[in-house]
Order: sequence, then C-alpha cells, then structure tokens
Amino acid sequence: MTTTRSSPIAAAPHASSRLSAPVAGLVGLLSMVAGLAIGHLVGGFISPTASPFLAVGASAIDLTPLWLKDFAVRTFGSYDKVVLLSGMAVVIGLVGVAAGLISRRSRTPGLVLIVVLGVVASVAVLSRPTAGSLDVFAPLAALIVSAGVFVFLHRLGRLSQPPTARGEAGMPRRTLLAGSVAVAAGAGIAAAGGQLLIGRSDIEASRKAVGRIVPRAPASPIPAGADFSADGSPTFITPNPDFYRVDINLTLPQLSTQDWRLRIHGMVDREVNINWSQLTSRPLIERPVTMTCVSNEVGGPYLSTGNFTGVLLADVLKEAGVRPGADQVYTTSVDGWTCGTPTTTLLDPTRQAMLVIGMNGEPLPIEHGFPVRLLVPGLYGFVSGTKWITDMELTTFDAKRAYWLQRGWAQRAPIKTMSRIDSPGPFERVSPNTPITGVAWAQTRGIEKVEVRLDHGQWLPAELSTEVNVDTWRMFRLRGRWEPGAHVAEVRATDKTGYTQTADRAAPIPDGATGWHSVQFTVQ
Ligand SMILES: Nc1nc2c(c(=O)[nH]1)N[C@H]1C(S)=C(S)[C@@H](COP(=O)(O)O)O[C@H]1N2
Ligand SMILES: [Mo]
Repeated sequence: MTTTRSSPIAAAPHASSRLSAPVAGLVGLLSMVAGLAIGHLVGGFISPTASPFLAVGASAIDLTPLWLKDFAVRTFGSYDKVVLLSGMAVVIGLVGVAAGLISRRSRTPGLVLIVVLGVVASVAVLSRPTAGSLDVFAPLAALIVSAGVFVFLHRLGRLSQPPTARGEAGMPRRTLLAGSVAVAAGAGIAAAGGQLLIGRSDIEASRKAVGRIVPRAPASPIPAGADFSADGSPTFITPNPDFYRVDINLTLPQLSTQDWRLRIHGMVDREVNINWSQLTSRPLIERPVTMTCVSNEVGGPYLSTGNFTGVLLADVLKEAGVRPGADQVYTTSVDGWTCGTPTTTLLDPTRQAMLVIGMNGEPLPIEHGFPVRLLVPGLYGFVSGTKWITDMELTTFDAKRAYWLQRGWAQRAPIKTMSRIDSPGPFERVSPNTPITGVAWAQTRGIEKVEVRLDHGQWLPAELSTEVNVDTWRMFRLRGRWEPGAHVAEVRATDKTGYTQTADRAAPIPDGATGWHSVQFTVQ
C-alpha cells in the first residue's frame, strides 16, 4: 500500500514530476476505456459498425485466417464473438496501461499513442463495407474523450503526488480516486447505453435484411366492403404500428434470423430442429386473422387484425410425429415466457395454426415477435401467441403449467363472442344522422348478426360488412336519425352457432370478459 505521508525519497526534488507506475497505468487504462465507451455510445446513435470497438473487432475477424476462424467456431461455438471481443478488450486495456507508463514524466508520448490509435480506429470504421460518412464521428468522439480524460487524470495524478521540495501544494489521493471512479462510472453508463442502442439496431438490420415477405399462396385482396372505416369503424387490417401489443417485456428480446432456432421435442417420434432458412423455404401461406387479448375489458382496445404469413404448424408437427397422450404443446420464448396450447387445436387442419414470419407484407415487427411467433386463430393470445418462439415441447397439461396459468388465468381459453361500439365515442356530441358503428368478433365461428339498441328500446339489426373469413372481425353499422338529447347505445353479437353474447358482466380473469358494450352520446 502507498501512503500519503512523504518519504525522504518521494520528497526529493523532481519526484512530483513523475507519476508512480500504478497511477500512470491507471490513467492510461481509464482514458482508453472512456474513449471506447463514448465511441460505442455515439455508434449506437449512428450505426453499430461505427462503434470503434466493434469496428476493430469486425476488422480483426476479416483479417483472421480461415483456419483460425474454424478453430474458434469449433472451440467456442456461438460464443466465438464473445471470446474475440473479450480478448480484444484485454489487449486494448494493456495498450492503455502502456500509454500511461510511457507518460510518467510527460503526457506527450501517451497523447501521441492515443492519436495514433484514434486514426487506426477511424480507418477500421470507415473501411467497413456498410460504412457511411457520418460513422467517423464515433471514433472521433472516442479520440477526443480519450485524450481529454488522459490530460485530466494525468494532471490529477501529478497534483496528488506527495508534496515536493518546491513546495507545491499536494492534493489528497482521494481526489485522484474520486476522479477515476467518476470516469469509470461514466464510461460504464456510456458503454451500456451504446450496447442497448446497438442491440436494437442490429436486430432492426436483421429484420430489414429479410426484405418483403412474399407468400406462395397470398391471401385474397380485402374486399372494399370489409369495413365501415369511413363511418368510424376501425380499418379492416390494422396497420402494424397500431396493432395492439401485450407482453411482459420491459426490453424487447433481440433475436436475429441467423440466431433463431426452433426445437420441437418431448413426446414426439423424432426431435425436429428448424432454422430460419429451413422455415422460410417451406410453403408460405397468408391469412388475415383477428387477434384478441384475454385482458381486454368490454369495449377495450386489445384487438387487432393482421394479414399473417407463415408456415402451417400442423405439417411441422406431423413430421415430428406427436405421440398419443401429449395433450399440451408447451412453447417457450427466447426470454423464458411460456404458453400452453391444446395439441388437438394445433393439429386441426381447419384451424390453420401458423408459425408466423410476416405481418402485412413485412417481416414481423420486433415487438410482435421477430423473427417467428405462434398464431392460433380462436384462442386468446396468452394460450396461443408465443412471440420470439424458440422451443416447442409436446407434453401434458398435468406435467407443465405455463406462465399465466401459474398466475390464476385459465388453462383453456377460446375467444368469446363479443362486440364493441367505436363510433360515436363516449360522451361524443354528434349530428342526428351519425351512424353507430363498431366491430364484432367470434373467431372460428363467425358473426351471424349484430344488434344495436338505443335507450334500452327495441334491438335493431345492424348492417354487416363483407365477411373475409370466420377468424376475423366483422364491422357493423346502424343508420338512422336520432332525436336531439342524451342517448345510450348498446350492442350484442350473435355467432354462427346461434349463440348471442350474454349481458352478464364478467371480469377478464380467468378466461375473458363478457357483457354488452354501451356508449353514452349526445345528439345536437
Ligand atoms: N414471448 C411472449 N409472447 C407473448 C406474450 C408475452 O408476454 N411474451 N404475451 C402474449 C399475449 S397475453 C398476447 S395477447 C399476445 C399479444 O400479441 P401482440 O403483442 O403481437 O399483439 O402475445 C402473446 N405472446
Ligand atoms: Mo393476452
């Protein structure tokens, strides 16, 4: 341990003009780390390949001979990149320490080394195949911050040397320590921030690389009469940015097509492992389906329709060979969320459960499960809609309990026949001839009839939009001339089995809300 008390040797003339070796090494190391962290953060804003750290790593991969690459992949498997980046971090750290050690008397040699490294990093960044001209700002920021921190800590280091014969006032070591801790903490935050931004844009790049999704069997065009959006109903297809989103994730799972795998195992004749290119070379079908969340309250918003592209799951399951008794398909997302679906539903050819890769002509948006999700028409999302799916186990409901089942929600949850008024909105003031419009849904059964009543009067049959298929919503519209004043409108749907939705209000938990939606509005 060093002490702050001056020894006769330390107090010798000129001693203060020389940093001790540990302090010099620390100063060099921290300035290097701070520069790279800021470069990583700026890279996060511009492009992942602008990060000097990642660009140097990518150049290193490019410059590695093939035999060494093969060795790395064989030895470290999918950790090869982690091993490379960790090795690089150690080397760069050592160079930083060296920059400090050659600067114990004067800071000039270290600054020269930092500038040289900055130029090397800029060359690495700009020579990436996808480099843009803005990218140079990341290594530039790294260079400036690195040099600035070096000058700052070098000065603190000198001032905190023991007092000199010349009588310079010594600063306590604490100040150097505090400065170092502050730089290290700042660097940590910047690096983490950069990593967060880069992770996201990396996956966005993987998503862009997929391009447009063109199914072999595209869905028929949506007929013009499929919605009454001109009168206030939703559009038949929900645009991706407006599609409702429900999941337990604070940050989105980051799974590229390259890293994606689906393992189908458990009670099967043979385990099946599928990667992205194997999945996408299967026949792709496209179908509009309306998804609904079990948490949707009467009149709630967790309901949207997409044109989904994917592979029929029943075909894949048949290849695996489902063993008798496997009544549950237990799926797991890359982040560990789990979901239990009845096997019979997934094998039912009329159900057309899908491994989905596309939504409205685009690759799945990240928040909707990129690159692959499960979609089962007619079941609420929590028992059917596994996003970022990576694992599918054939098992029994007795053996395994999925995420929401453990938290009090139902094991089996078919979507209930329901309807919602969208226009007029609650307490809206409208003109006397404003139509009453909205949506009704009864996935797998189809909507037969929707009725609306005003002020608890007679039920009046509403006009229905053109049916697209029984797995999608149907819009309704009631035209009329309403008396001036306050009104209440109510709606109820009847599905094609003849069931009319009950007036009894039930909460969403455990298997979906029931009751008629009503809206109060005023005619003026
Ligand atoms: N991995 C994962 N998948 C998930 C969930 C989740 O929390 N994690 N939520 C489910 C629920 S409750 C619903 S309603 C649907 C919603 O899908 P969306 O967000 O694409 O609309 O996703 C399902 N899939
Ligand atoms: Mo849900």
